[in-house]
Amino acid sequence: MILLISDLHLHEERADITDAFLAFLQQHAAHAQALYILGDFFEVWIGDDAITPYQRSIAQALSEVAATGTEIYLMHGNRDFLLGDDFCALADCQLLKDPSIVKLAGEPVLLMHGDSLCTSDRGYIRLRKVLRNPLVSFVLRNLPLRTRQRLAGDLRQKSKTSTRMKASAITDVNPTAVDHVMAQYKVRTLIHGHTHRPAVHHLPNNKQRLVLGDWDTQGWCIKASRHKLELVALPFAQRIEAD
Ligand code: LP5
Repeated sequence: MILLISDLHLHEERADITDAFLAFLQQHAAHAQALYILGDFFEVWIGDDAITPYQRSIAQALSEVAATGTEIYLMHGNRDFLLGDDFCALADCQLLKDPSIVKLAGEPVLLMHGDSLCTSDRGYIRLRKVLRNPLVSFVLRNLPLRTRQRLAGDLRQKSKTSTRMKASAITDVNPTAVDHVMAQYKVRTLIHGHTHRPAVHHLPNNKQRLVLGDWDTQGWCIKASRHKLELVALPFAQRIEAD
């Protein structure tokens, strides 16, 4: 079995998500052939040199699962595209290009984070173009830590304000961009995250688009067995708060 997850937005202040993820690793991922993480694994990533003890503990948990024989692949998302080789070495995982084709359930499947398909969101596409420019990425990585923290905080804040004002259709994937990329890579199936709209969309010509949900009040994963892809909701265990 192969597992796919996305948009956990792991953050020290979300102990519920962290606990659910650690349980998922033990109960599911440690018995899987491979685990694919399709971006926005962390709430925000400002460079491998700024790794916190919390993030290091997540890397350690991944490397323990890798030691059981599970291959772990990590794709960048729009919030953690600065994640690099040092983290991957700690976590014993491999960076996966966006997009990538992987054989799942007996067929080639296109894996993406999904943000690049939101082409109707002009403001975001402009921001993405700037941030993903290799020269800009290099400069950002080399800014003083404090400046990076401030910039990332500002960007998150601006993003929250601006997404609240965007129409729902704007922040979803653009159907033409989906058609185009599926035709370009000659696939019948596309899996992505980013939009936080978990669903299985049946498209014309026997094509399908599976969307992973974000982890917030519950988790989501796709289970790929020999012949089938299944989108599964993962309820979080009840936490009993101490008095
Ligand atoms: O993330 P989410 O789901 O809330 O919203 C996204 C889009 N927003 C983003 C921004 C991220 O949330 C924050 C990025 C943090 C990166 C950290 C590393 C880089 C920091 C540098 C320090 C090293 O991706 C949001 C989409 C939404 O998905 C749905 O698709 O709408 O896009 C926006 O909100 C963008 C706004 O429309 C435009 C914001 C203008 C900000 C201009 C500042 C330019 C500064 C350039 C900095 C070099």
